[in-house]
Amino acid sequence: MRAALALARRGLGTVWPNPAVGCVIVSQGRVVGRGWTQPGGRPHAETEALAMAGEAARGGTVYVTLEPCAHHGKTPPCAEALVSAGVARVVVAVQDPDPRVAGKGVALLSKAGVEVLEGLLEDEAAELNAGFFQRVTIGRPLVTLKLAGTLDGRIATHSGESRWITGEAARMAAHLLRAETDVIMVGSGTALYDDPDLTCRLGGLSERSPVRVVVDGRLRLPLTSRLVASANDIPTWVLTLEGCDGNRREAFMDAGVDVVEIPAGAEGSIDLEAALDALAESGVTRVLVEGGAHLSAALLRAGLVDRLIWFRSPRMMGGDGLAAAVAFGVDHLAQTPRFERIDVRPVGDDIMETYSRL
Ligand code: AOF
Ligand code: ZN
Repeated sequence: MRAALALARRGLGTVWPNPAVGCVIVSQGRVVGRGWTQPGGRPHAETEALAMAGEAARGGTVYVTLEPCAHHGKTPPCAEALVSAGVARVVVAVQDPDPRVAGKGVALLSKAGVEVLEGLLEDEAAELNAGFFQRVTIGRPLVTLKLAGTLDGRIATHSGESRWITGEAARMAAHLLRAETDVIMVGSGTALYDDPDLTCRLGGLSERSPVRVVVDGRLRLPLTSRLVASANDIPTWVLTLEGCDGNRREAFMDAGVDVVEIPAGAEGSIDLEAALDALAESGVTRVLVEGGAHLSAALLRAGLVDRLIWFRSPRMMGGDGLAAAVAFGVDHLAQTPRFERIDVRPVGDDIMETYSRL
């Protein structure tokens, strides 16, 4: 199952709106088939593994990270394909929350006389597809806020220098995060001041650049920015307030940018919950937020940050450095957004800490 989870991970960022699934088929002590969900979500992992195994699947054991599907999509259900292939046993990590499946895949297998075991490495499998699970259950993608800063939590000097606080290994790890997400999101301030590319620039993974989303209530993003200039090559969406300037909207669309209008929230700025709902409706399961301090604070205050990844560089900057988020207006500890640490690892000279919302 660990091998199947490693295969599943390969699909993250490319398979949305579908989950990233991995499948390993073992027969007579040997691996005879391996598969993972293909870009765009099809073929499914089981189809790939069965195709590789061929006749060798008969009598074998299948390890699959998500319950095999039971619905007729573009192809017949995976659960049926497994039965037809004559496998003896299917070991499932976690149930598929998609109402078209949700237990029906396991039921179909059991009814056909295939032995089914459920729950092996369930937590790991659920975490891997937390984005898909959230899209299906609450209609919202998984939001991961990525930040890089000093030991005292500063992300730039007061003069605006931030390149580079963390070392090369940490920056490569951050690019890998981009490869594994469906959408990378920034606020308009960051888009204006940094003029970022927001692409994945890891060797061999440049095809894995996610959709770039700018939260820009007033359409401040310059038409001359790198993001707009490359919008015909890499999908770029601007989320703006309803009733935006029609001419400006037109100019963005002509440049290949998709402009999506979102209602205003209580404070007159974009309602971030509505923005995330709109992304989920487009099939997005995973959003990586890379700043800036205004968007980060707004998401944190609204309780919309599901995972927080903090790259911590071993240096101090002092109180004149810029904080990761602008003021929350918190008076008491009881009001602070809380997280639990789920992973910590050294990356070069820095430390990568991963937190989950409590
Ligand atoms: C599997 N193996 O590798 C994946 C599954 O639109 P369709 O027909 O491709 O179906 C999408 C649904 O299939 C998705 O919502 C989820 O329930 C399941 N995804 N199932 O057996 C896979 N990716
Ligand atoms: Zn399937």
